[in-house]
Amino acid sequence: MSSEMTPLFGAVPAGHRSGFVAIIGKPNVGKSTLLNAWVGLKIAAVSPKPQTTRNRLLGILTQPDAQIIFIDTPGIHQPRSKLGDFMVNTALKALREADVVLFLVDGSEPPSKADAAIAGYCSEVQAPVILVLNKADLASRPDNYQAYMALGSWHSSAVISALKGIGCAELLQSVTQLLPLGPRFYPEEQTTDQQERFIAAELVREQALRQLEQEVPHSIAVVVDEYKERENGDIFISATILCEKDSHKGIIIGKGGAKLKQIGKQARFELEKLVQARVYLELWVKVRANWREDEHILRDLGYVMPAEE
Ligand SMILES: Nc1nc2c(ncn2[C@@H]2O[C@H](COP(=O)(O)OP(=O)(O)OP(=O)(O)O)[C@@H](O)[C@H]2O)c(=O)[nH]1
Ligand SMILES: [Mg+2]
Repeated sequence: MSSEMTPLFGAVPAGHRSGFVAIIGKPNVGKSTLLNAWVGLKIAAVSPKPQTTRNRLLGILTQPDAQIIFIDTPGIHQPRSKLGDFMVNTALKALREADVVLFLVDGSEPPSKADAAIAGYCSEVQAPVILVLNKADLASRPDNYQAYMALGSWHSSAVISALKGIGCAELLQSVTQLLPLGPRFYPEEQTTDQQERFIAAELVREQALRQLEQEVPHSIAVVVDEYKERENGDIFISATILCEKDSHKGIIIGKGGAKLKQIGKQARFELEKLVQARVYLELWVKVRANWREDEHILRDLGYVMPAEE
């Protein structure tokens, strides 16, 4: 990415650094939590369920002497659908394009086969790779650290808690020092490359992930059909939750609409914090059988690699 993109926003002091930092790892290790913590805003969906993130998303942190552009990526896993293929390819592409790679692992657990496989991908890139053991706030076995270190040869390592903010500032400093010298890529006030409507869809999906169980949450997608700012500053959003089966639709709506209402209420709460305005959120539920294998629907949802477009 750094080689393809020319920095645009010049006039910065000598010694200014700017570049892309990919956050890579298996699902559920805390990649999106870390990006949100560094940017200081909830722009990426976070949930206790694996495979929350599906797209690449940039979080942009502008400081007087550096612009650090974090790339949040889907967790690398063994894909079982076309959607899964897209997610893994998206993560691997970010890994290849970054100036610095953070290989994030859950330090409270020993390495799994998935961690070993990702360590293998990391060994193929030119960029410096920092091994980051997250979830340091949880109890862990002392030999986990050595076991992760042994998975590859790392530029350096860090132990952090993205949730509690432990070690994050120190890690940010070391990451910044590894970025190339150069002016900013984005205006200083910009915090992400995504539109508000994408984040709105993600925050609705986040609540669905948090509030639904078993296979239902992973079989949904969210489309924002309308996103309007009214004259008084209020935001009106109409969104559709797609699911794969009639039975899932019933579960998402819940008894007397209770579940859907709860998803909407929590999503609206998160959105209002982000946009700093009153939000009206209207939610619909539709069945689209087998959409995770349907190229047309995947394309409409933005789940296709740019090269395939
Ligand atoms: N205890 C603890 N939990 C954390 C920490 N960081 C993240 N979590 C939790 O781990 C879960 C997964 O966090 P995410 O940020 O969604 O993880 P992810 O790596 O982006 O997951 P995918 O998008 O599915 O690949 C959530 O429940 C977070 O609250 C941490 O430092 N400590
Ligand atoms: Mg994520």
